[in-house]
Amino acid sequence: MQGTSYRYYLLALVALYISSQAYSVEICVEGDTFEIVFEKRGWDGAKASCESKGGQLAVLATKSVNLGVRSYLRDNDIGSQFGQGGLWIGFEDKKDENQYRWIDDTPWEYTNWQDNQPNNNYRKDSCHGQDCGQLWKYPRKKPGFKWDDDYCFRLKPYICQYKNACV
Ligand SMILES: [Ca+2]
Ligand SMILES: [Ca+2]
Repeated sequence: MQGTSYRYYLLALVALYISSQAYSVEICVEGDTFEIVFEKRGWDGAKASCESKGGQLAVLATKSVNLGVRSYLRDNDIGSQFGQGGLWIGFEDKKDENQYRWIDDTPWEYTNWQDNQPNNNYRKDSCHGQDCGQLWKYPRKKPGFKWDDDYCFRLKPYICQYKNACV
């Protein structure tokens, strides 16, 4: 009897450990590791989380890197693993409306907006509108993961980038 309860105790500890660890998937695109983290955070929290691990919120500044990450999400049906919304990436226009910037100051040149975006939709935040970048899970049934601006406070999975971390 004592052995059984001990085993249950161990099992509970293991379950607690697993649930406290964010589930993530790592892919390699052009020498950088991109970690898709299935733990929902606001944009600032996601940014801080990537930085705490020695990375940054993903900067998808070129057509080829952007396509590499998007293709993985599309081809592996990643959208089915979370609800509505999308995944945070590393651009914002918090300071100057419609002046987008990458968090590492990579020049803002290539863009891959979803149709009718960015729209800075004020509907749910009349003060700030939408200032944080995501790969949008849209259309919902077969998402293309193009870019969208969304409310920074929304909780979403996110993508971290670790430069030159893979070959
Ligand atoms: Ca905005
Ligand atoms: Ca938007």
